[in-house]
Amino acid sequence: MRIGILGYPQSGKTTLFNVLSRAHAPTGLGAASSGAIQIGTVQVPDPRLEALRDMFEPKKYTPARIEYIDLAGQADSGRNQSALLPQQITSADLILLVVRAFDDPAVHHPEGSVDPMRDVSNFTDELLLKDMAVVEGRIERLKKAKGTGAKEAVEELPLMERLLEALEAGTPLRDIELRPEEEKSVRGYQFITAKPLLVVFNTGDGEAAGAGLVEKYAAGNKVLAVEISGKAEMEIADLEGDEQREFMELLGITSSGLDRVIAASYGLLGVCSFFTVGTDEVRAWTIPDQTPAVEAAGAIHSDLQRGFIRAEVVGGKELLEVGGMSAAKEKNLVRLEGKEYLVQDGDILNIRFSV
Ligand SMILES: Nc1nc2c(ncn2[C@@H]2O[C@H](COP(=O)(O)OP(=O)(O)O)[C@@H](O)[C@H]2O)c(=O)[nH]1
Ligand SMILES: [Mg+2]
Repeated sequence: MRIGILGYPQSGKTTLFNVLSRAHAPTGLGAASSGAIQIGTVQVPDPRLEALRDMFEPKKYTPARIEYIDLAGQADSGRNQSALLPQQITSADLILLVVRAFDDPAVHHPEGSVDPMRDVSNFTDELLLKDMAVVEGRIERLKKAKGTGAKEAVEELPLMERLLEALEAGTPLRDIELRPEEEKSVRGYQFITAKPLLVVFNTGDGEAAGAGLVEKYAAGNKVLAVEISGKAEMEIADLEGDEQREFMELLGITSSGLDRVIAASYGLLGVCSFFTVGTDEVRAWTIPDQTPAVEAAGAIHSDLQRGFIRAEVVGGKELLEVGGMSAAKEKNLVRLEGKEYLVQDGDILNIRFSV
């Protein structure tokens, strides 16, 4: 899974990137001119998987991974409306939009004042414009092709015109109902407004500056928003264990920004995790919600999907409660499920197959 971080300069993108990917990339104005793209890969923290690791003591431990992409310098500014986004961003599965909500006279704001609602609306408008530019270019080409009677052009032109109309009316493409074949033809363009959007309001350290922003924004928009205090989270991320807990208590934070951003991202993407366990490896697999067992098997290996016979399934929670696989079997907690079984978040799967 790949998450692209966008937002105005000095909104706290790199700070958040550091929080999310436990990196120490330079922040602030000095860092802004490098023009580089930073990619950070993090293991998704999952207490269930950690408990399973402690139970099986495997040779190999493989949590789910998320890749975060942060743009430094000019490319991160939406100001240049004709500029297209770098490929790394357009190929992301989800866009994380960082909006400055912290008051700090020491940090320059490109607009001269802190106004999160203005910034989020301006930035999302700029994203609409980026997609509009792509759609307009496509329409132009299709019109030319249509003159020559190309079948593809005849079919695609009305769809593109519909998309343009929606974008001009301020509707992001993710909010448009598309038929499955239309969706397929649209997917290839990797439109930025078609991607799930998570708005992150970067509020000050425990202060009320950001209070109510999430509610206020979410009321009028079909996107998810969370609040986090970038600077405080960066300090939290650098602490361990008890120290981290104590510091969070002090700030009145119950779950770290990292946890909240990951939970919100999984929710927006409509994905969940199942696990495979054993003394060789304890591993998390990310699949779409409502995936049938046979396709979940395919996420592990295509042979397992092709030769699928049955899935042995036990809930991770149940297994941890009884303390081991043999106890789970004794208590009949391990079920045999067929191809159609819809894998649940936290399930432990063992695929029986033959090829
Ligand atoms: N007071 C305060 N400053 C922050 C916060 N988050 C980021 N900053 C500061 O804002 C400046 C810009 O942050 P940076 O992450 O580099 O922004 P970017 O340009 O969007 O990547 C840096 O000096 C950060 O230390 C925050 O929550 N509170
Ligand atoms: Mg930056």
